[in-house]
Amino acid sequence: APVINRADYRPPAWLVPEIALDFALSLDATRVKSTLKVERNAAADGSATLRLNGDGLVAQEVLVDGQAHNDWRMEGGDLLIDLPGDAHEISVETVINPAANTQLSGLYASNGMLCTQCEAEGFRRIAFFPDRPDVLSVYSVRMAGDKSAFPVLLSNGNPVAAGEAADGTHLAEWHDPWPKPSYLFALVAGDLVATRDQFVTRSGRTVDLAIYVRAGDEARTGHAMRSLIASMKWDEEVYGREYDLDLFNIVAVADFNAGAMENKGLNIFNTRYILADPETATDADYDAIEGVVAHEYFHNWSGNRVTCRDWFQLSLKEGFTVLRDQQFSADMGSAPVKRIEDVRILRAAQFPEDSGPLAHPIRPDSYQEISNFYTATVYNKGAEVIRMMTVLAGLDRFRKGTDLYFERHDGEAATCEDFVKAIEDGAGLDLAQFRRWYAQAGTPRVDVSLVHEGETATLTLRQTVPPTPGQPEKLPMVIPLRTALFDRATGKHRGEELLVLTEAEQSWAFDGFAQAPVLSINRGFSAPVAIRSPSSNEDLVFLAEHDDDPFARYEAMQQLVVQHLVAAVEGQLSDAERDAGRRAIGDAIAAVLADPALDDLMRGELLILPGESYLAEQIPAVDPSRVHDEREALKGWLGTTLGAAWRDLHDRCSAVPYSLSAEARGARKLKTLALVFLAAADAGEAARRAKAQYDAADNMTDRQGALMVLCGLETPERATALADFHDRFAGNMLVIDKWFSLQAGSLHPHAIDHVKALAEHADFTLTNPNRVRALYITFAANAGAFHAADGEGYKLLADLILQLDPINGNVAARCVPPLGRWRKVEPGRAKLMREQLERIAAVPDLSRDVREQVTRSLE
Ligand code: HT7
Ligand code: ZN
Repeated sequence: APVINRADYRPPAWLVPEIALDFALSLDATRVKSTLKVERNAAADGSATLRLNGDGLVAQEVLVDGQAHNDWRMEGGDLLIDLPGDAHEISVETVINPAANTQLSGLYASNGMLCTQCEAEGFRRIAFFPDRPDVLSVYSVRMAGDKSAFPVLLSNGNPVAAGEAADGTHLAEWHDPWPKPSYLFALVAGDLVATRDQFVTRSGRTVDLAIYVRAGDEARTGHAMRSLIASMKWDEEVYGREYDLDLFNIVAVADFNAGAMENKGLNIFNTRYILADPETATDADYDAIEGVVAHEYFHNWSGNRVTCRDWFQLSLKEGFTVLRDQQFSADMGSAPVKRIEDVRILRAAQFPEDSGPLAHPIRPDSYQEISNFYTATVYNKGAEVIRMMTVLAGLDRFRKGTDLYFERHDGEAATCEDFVKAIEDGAGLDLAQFRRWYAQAGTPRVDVSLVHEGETATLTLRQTVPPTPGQPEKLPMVIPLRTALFDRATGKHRGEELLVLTEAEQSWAFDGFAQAPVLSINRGFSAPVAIRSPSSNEDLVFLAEHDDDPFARYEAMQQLVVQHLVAAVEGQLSDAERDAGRRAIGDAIAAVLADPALDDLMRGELLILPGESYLAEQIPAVDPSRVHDEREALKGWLGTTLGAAWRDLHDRCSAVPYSLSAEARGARKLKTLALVFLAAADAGEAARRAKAQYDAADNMTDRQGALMVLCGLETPERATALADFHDRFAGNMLVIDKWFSLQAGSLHPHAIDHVKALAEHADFTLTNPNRVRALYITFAANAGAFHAADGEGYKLLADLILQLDPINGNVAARCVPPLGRWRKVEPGRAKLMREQLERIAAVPDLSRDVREQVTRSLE
């Protein structure tokens, strides 16, 4: 496949100010007639040839200015027409088969309903069109179809006409007044029911809100609706952004490649991010729904009103929108807990990406298949980069920057550079060097030394940005580090400072410390970097107890455990050192358990041990089973040593009745955490407690938590509870996904055999992405099972990729990165992982998606 380079961007030769689409709907043969008003683009190098992208389309008829036209040609999937004048009307008719569209890109069928997914390049699977985000058009859509099969007919914007025919068909016409790129087009036709509400904007306009789901699911839309209304209000208050249509529709669909899609006025969601009630959704599900509903709504400004010039600018909308949804969720609940969760995701998903073969800058320089660049780097690191601008400018000045950005670029297809310039101008910042965050891949590493002499503490910071594919040499970044120095005697600091590291090495001197101070650095995770600080256990315990920055407190706990486990995995600990390390961790955990000033949600964060993937990141040529075993051994030791405290905690939290309050949610979080530690120490007792929690559960958080623990144990309660769960929720696809992922992600020694058996289960299907993710992505993240020393886990994933690729290349490609981590693991496993990648690469007809990921992973 050709490589597309950012440097080759050229403005479109032809613009399409208006498009009319006419659909004759049917599940297996939908006729699409598109009529485009095209105009030569004065701002581009004049070309007489109009290129209309197509993917698998056959033109039935081509008209130019109303006349049949035969002088057109195909190039690959694209239709090319030489045009004599500066403005023409082009009509093309095609017929597509939504039922056969298993890729779920373009127009496809899901449970008898028709729906679209056009980002990034799905529109070209529906109609011939310049399918690039810098071609903005006003859309008029007419659709007609069988009324009994498709009673609801939706598209972007406003409904303008409706009618019925005697033959049982009906039609609807929609008009979207806001010019938009083709990736924001949407159409839905199906048998759906709506829950409705309204929102009055700050200027007094009433917006009708509707969430469309399959009959029977309406009762589970309340949380999504509340989240939508809260998002609309928040965006007005915090970013000054008001909604701009009279209608906002959401449709939930069970078969969906991603989480959701921000189509103008007609968001389409994976059911997973809409449907919730206490019996079927966990607290984490509730949070995810709130965050994704907000994210898609916020795109209305950061993505739709101001869109991307080209797909290299994806982080312009995604990084900024993730930051906005993170800020929103922080405001809706506990800000410190939200920050910790966001950093945990970044470290688990983005840090490994940044240190592996698929590393790329948040604004990539080249791609073969853009779907492969919807990554944690573009999304989550992109958000961190903009968050650093808020740290440098302060929130008020940052808001001046975003106001200027929206004002300058409203209605345009903009670049990341446009965004940075607007923040620079609006917030009054100099971001010249800061721009390197957009260009350089790799997680910067900051080595810290703190030297105390006389009354002066001298802090020296050295930064290195590791080499990444195509970028062997790096320049120093701008790294804003919120920092405090604690006085050991008082347990207090004298005020936080923002140290901005811009050179490869810089020092700062702090006077007036009779004793060496304790350093708290990168507070709030102000920069997405890896800090290497040789802190003693004593200092980390001090910070875990005294730091007034909640993130820094969490970080000290993590660091305490990371230092211990890394040394243990590397075989550097004597028995005495192992004992001392464990005791330090045990004491810190006991202090957290006993601290009356902590709320339970935050207490839970402080008690969660660093994950295996984050630990493995710290160790070159790691043996993943050693990480797994050492971490489990520590859990077991903590389970035994603090056994009474875990039992008390489980009893205390089990007495708290269900509600969505922070207190009750905190209790549920701790309840299962206590079980997790107890299970590592005494399987029999944990199984009894877990079974009791399962049986008493009146909500999914407790039930899933108990089943998760049981799934990891070799105990008779395991099979009973799994069978009960399956029977109880049979037919509820989202809950059956949980049933698959609990088994695929379990600590059970035979988890790999369970995955093989589940792949043959009647409920398993390769055509539903949620089900594939529940089984295989969960399995690939389960280091204990996936990294089986004989390579069985690698083979299982490679088999899946090859089976899935012809069905859904997009989802298949998302399963490749776990195999691409081969350079990071010990040579025996590295060879086995490589062999599976080579086996995939040898298959001739791979999708462009999988081909690109496998090739990059082998380089
Ligand atoms: N902007 C949306 C991206 C998306 C997507 C990308 C590739 C393949 C399928 C997809 N569905 C949605 C989602 C978002 O970031 O809001
Ligand atoms: Zn997004």
